[in-house]
Amino acid sequence: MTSTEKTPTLSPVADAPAAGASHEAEQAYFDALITEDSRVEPRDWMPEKYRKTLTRQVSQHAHSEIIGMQPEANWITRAPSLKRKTILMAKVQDEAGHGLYLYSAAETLGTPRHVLNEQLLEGRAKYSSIFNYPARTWADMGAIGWLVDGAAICNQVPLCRASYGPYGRAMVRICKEESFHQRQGWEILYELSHGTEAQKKMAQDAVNRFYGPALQMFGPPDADSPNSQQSMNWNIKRFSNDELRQRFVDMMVPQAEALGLTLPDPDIKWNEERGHYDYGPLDWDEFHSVIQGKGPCNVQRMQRRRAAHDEGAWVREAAAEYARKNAEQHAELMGA
Ligand code: BYC
Repeated sequence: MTSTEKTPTLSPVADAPAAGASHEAEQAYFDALITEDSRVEPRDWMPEKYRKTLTRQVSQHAHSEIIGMQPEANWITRAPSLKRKTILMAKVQDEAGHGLYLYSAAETLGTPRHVLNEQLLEGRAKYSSIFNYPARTWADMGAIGWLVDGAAICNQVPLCRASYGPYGRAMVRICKEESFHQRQGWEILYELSHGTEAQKKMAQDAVNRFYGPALQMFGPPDADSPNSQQSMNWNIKRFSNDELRQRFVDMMVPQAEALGLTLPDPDIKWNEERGHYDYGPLDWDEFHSVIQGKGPCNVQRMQRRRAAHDEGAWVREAAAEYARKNAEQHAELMGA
């Protein structure tokens, strides 16, 4: 699976209806864009439910990128070498960039970024369950890169073909950067698993803690996923949660062998008939508890986000003042 998988055609399938066209004409045009696997752009009419589900998914995704900076930022000052520190800083900055592209894409659907941010700060918006687990050791930086970014790539490469143009385009760049992130995680784990006994133990412990939560990143099982079918009908999601989870397991089993580490699931077994690895049940009670705010770090993550928002007030004020002065000067010049 690569980011060069078939991309939706970029040109409209037919002439867009003229301004003031009937609702039927607009709906027919939207339906044609979806049927022809073309792209819906911000200028196009779209059903309110399509707009709503995209705003929900893209903003949750943006929040995840921003909250996801915390477990890794926690290790910047403790990275074992200057090289590791530089790489980790670059990765955390990439995540901030991903948040920015995604908030920008979400804004094109009509909800301003400050409103999306308020939803997060007030605890009304979800972000990925995975970021509510602590990063206890340096090996966790490896496990997050290898497993969490690995799961992210698996889930997000198909999103490069999402029917909504701004989201799909943002995902192309994000996926390229995620590939680098996964490699750095792999490399950390490879060095540790080929190091001393204590280092190998630390790597295995990190994989043991992050593997289950990484599988849960793909969302609830298909039978309990209220949004999947409609999102797939609209070409937002291209595969179901369980399909992507299976892809991920199939990808990780040989990679774990190459690392010399084991995945913490005794039920993993190649199934010749299915052409996939079977795997054991996941702890969905834990998943629901984490997304309801009761995970090990939910409170800490939100406290930190709110504090960072407050500490950044002067930056927002300075930027607004700079924009106001610029606009004033521009108006003066135009008037002169
Ligand atoms: N955590 O009907 P479903 C990253 C919610 S960033 C929390 O299957 P959908 C990275 C779901 O929102 C990784 N909540 O939903 C960053 C829904 O709730 P609401 C983030 C979850 O949308 C920094 C309900 O459960 N990736 O990789 O069809 C550093 C029912 O689920 C989770 C994305 O956001 C979860 N894991 O499918 C390193 C990718 N799963 O809104 C790495 C884009 C489900 O109805 N998003 N829920 O109240 C998606 O692909 C989809 O939104 C999902 C869920 C597959 C996540």
